[in-house]
Amino acid sequence: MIFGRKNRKPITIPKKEVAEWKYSTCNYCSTGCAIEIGLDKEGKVVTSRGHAGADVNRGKLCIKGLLETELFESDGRGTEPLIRDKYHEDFKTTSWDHALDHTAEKIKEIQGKYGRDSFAVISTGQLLTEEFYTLGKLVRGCIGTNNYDGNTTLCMASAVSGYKRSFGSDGPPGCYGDFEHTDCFMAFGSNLPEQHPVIYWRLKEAKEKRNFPIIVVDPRVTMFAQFADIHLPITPGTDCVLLNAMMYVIFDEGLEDQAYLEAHTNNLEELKEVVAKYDPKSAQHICGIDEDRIRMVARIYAKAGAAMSIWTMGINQSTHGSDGVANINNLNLVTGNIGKPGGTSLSITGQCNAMGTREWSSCSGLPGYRALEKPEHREEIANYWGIDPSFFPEKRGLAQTDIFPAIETGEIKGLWLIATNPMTSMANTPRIRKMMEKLEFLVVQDCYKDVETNEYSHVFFPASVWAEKEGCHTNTERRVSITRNAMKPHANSKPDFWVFNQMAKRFDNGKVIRFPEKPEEAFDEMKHLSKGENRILDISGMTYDKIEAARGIQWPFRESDEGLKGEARLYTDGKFQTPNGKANLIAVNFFNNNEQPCGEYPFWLNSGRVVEHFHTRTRTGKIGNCNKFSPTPFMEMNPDAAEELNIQHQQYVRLTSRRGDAVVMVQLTQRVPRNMVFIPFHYYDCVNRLSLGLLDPHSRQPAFKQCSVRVEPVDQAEAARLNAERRTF
Ligand SMILES: Nc1nc2c(c(=O)[nH]1)N[C@H]1C(S)=C(S)[C@@H](COP(=O)(O)OP(=O)(O)OC[C@H]3O[C@@H](n4cnc5c(=O)[nH]c(N)nc54)[C@H](O)[C@@H]3O)O[C@H]1N2
Ligand SMILES: Nc1nc2c(c(=O)[nH]1)N[C@H]1C(S)=C(S)[C@@H](COP(=O)(O)OP(=O)(O)OC[C@H]3O[C@@H](n4cnc5c(=O)[nH]c(N)nc54)[C@H](O)[C@@H]3O)O[C@H]1N2
Ligand code: SF4
Ligand SMILES: [Mo]
Repeated sequence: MIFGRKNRKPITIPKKEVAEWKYSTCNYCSTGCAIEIGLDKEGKVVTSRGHAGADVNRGKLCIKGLLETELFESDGRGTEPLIRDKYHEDFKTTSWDHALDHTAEKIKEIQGKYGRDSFAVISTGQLLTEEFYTLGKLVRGCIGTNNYDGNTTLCMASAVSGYKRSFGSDGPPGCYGDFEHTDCFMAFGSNLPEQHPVIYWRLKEAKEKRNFPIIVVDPRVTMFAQFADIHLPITPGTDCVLLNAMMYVIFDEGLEDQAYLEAHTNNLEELKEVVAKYDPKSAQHICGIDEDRIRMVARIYAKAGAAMSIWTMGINQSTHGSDGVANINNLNLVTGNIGKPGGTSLSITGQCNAMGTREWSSCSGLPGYRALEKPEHREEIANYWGIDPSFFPEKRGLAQTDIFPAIETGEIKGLWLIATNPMTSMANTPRIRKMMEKLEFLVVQDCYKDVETNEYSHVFFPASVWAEKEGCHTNTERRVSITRNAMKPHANSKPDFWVFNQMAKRFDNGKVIRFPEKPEEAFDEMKHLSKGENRILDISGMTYDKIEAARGIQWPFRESDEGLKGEARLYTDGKFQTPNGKANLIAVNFFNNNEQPCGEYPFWLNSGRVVEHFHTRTRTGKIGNCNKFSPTPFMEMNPDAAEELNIQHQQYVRLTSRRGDAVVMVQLTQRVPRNMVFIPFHYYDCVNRLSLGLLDPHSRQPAFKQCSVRVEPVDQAEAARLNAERRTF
């Protein structure tokens, strides 16, 4: 027998003949990683890599970014426009001209019959910024419906609302570079290692150098909680109580930054009055964190030279979402931690271009953080576009989560969905299904024709994906990055930009407003609209070439700015976008309106994500090396709770809530407490058949993470059969 390596064949890496590298930005999460796509002489993708020179990811990518180039040829892509009279009939293939003409006619017919706002448009956080700006022109300027919003209401609405209430404007004030300066890092309802793996890697690198404490607030022992120095397993929906109790300790022990508070904030007395009601002794019984821990964490935070907080969906997706954000901002204002290196209130954004839509889509207002409610803003945009300001409504219309109930009541008759899949992503999908069935006309515009919501459409527009298009994204830290066009659109799919331009031609105002042919010309318009004194969202110094050369530029970056670096932080001078320039402290009273576990439904139902999948799996479900890790809908369950119900690992169970039921496979794990189950929301006909989704009163964002269910055994053979029949992609 021969031992040793002598006779083994060395591993050879096939030589990939890259003729050209195309610069791009990842189209999944909001981290904003730069990806280079390697093409051969024929323009075929042969490889890809994280860009080593990009400050965001410094060569790294997570599993989704690494495999993203497989999307171009993935199954289920839309190839031709499709049309039918009734949603349960078969589709017929049609031409773009006919699909667009027919859709424009139907929009006009519905608006003519029931009023302009009876046709709604729901967009996304996943288009390019130039596409968002163009869609805004089309919807606000040509179609003229006020019921126009995005899936970002499911995602970032609470962050936007909280930022506006505290600082007078949206816009995350910090950046990833803050990790290198902070002395204390606190994360609320965010599982960074799985949901923003490359941001987490940046944090870990920084901690390895300077070892500051990481505190994670999450009811589950997530991967992030396992890596943290302190984990606070909070009772769902009670973060505001913890924050109030922390501020109680800070004021009680005189740890606040009095000078900062006096110079830069409003409403200190009101805040103190409310916070005084949240003694850690009583707060501990509501939020589930013992009083000593609360005091300890408050002291660490307040005494740190610089302390920062981040948060994601554990805060935003709750009935106290906007208040939770405002309260995190309060904590940072009280301790003087805004606008300084390592001291900030940084909302970690969700989708790749959730920021771009907030900035430029006109969804809840007008381009460039302008408001419909301000006559001077309506005038400015109308004049620039060349239309009459009276065409714009004087206040925003329905939010995405109010548009669906308005279908139920008959107020809305037609809907255009762009890059969003509510049949899987909305709470209480049994109810959403009825709404879809009720629509007189539904258009679905998606890269995939097998997206679940397409089951109910009358027209399907096949969209091009990612680097089949060209344009910009803005990431979590306000960094504008570019995706260069690397591939021809798949089959007869078209870039969303093209679709919006063509649709505009079919409306009267579309002949008045200029709709440029090239994305960069749309970018030039945005640059123009971003200029102005006291405008923080200023991108006037950027060009596509500069963005690529810098591997992304943060805004503000003004025309007069030299070099290639924008501003790393906002509010460094303590001046905010409020009428008197001071930040608002917002006193937050806790209210408890969540559906609580009870005798009949004894478990909290929590939901979220896993690293290998993105949202409703239209993309990652088709990429073998992502999907193989979790192809089956599953649920995390505590082993002690399972034992009581005689449930074993990898058995199927039935979950029932007051809304519906779902069958999932059990994964026994100590990650969840005894009275909670957690389900990744990526699967069709799964967690959102059960969820309630009560709305935040300020942001209208649903509380996806708090409702109650019961767990029951099911016939295993029957469940396995049902699961085999389920769409697997
Ligand atoms: N792999 C992957 N990455 C993604 C995405 C994806 O689909 N897949 N989606 C992107 C998008 S759009 C988004 S919005 C982000 C979301 O990113 P995250 O918010 O980090 O992800 P989630 O898993 O939804 O929720 C985070 C945590 O909130 C906790 N939580 C639940 N209730 C509470 C509570 O009451 N208080 C607190 N403090 N925590 C609570 C949950 O236990 C969960 O661990 O991820 C982005 N990145
Ligand atoms: N229970 C529960 N539900 C949740 C959440 C949760 O944590 N728990 N999270 C919520 C959050 S934070 C979010 S962001 C939403 C996400 O919910 P959705 O936005 O509904 O889910 P996605 O799967 O991202 O849908 C995006 C669609 O856009 C398509 N697409 C991708 N790129 C393009 C493009 O360039 N052009 C066009 N036209 N289409 C494109 C994709 O194929 C996909 O079908 O889900 C929400 N739902
Ligand atoms: S961390 Fe986010 S942006 Fe970076 S590669 Fe992964 S999914 Fe893409
Ligand atoms: Mo999101």
